[in-house]
Amino acid sequence: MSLRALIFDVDGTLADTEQAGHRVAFNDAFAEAGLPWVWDADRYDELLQVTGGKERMRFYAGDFDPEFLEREDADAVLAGIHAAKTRRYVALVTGGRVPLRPGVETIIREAHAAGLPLAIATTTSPENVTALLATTMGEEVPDWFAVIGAGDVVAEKKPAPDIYEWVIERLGVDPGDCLAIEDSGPGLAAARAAGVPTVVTPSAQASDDVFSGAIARYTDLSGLCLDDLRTLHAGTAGTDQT
Ligand code: XBP
Ligand code: MG
Repeated sequence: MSLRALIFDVDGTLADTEQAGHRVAFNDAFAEAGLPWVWDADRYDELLQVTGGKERMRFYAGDFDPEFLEREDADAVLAGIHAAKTRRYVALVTGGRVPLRPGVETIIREAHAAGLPLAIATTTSPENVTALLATTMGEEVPDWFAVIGAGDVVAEKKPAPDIYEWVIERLGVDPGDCLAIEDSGPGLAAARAAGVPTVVTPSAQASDDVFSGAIARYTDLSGLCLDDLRTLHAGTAGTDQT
């Protein structure tokens, strides 16, 4: 079957958002909330194995500040910090602090021009996705995506397949007719568990992740064109991607 949709991850794939964007925003939100939590670059790299910002904060608190989780208002406080973190992240992105990775814009523009459906499957919050696409490529670009699957629309975040399944159902195509582009081990695992052939472009934070099962691995997307992706996808015909 020919390629019927391209599904992009966001963090680490479209842009190196984690250290320059999310980590800064988390630390600012912790300080604003009066919490003594500080995530340095190395700790944050480790914490990225827990996908989802709210889930990541809860995991960290369990390890380093268990008394915080015993507070009656812990859930509400975490929700408030995460909302502040998202506002801060959007401000950083719209301020131009987070550029796209090489080659990303070319592929998206080419796919849009060719009428190939585009989609997003991400763990991060929807407003972060819109801000990144609009700031880096133009206000109209979020509307080029037929489906944006983001954040809490599913119960289980990556590496669970849920977000890919959610997106594929709305695209109305078979998983094997899509191609996913991911940067991390949990992202690849999610796409594969949903049966989607996947190309990986490891982000700096994910260089030690396990990438077995990807149909191809690139340092970044520069130099690649849509026909290259179509050819890679054609090579997966009749193979089981799960
Ligand atoms: C992205 C994430 C997200 C972001 C933070 O993973 O794990 O949690 O770090 O976003 P992926 P929120 O690229 O695999 O989707 O704070 O909005 O959750
Ligand atoms: Mg990612």
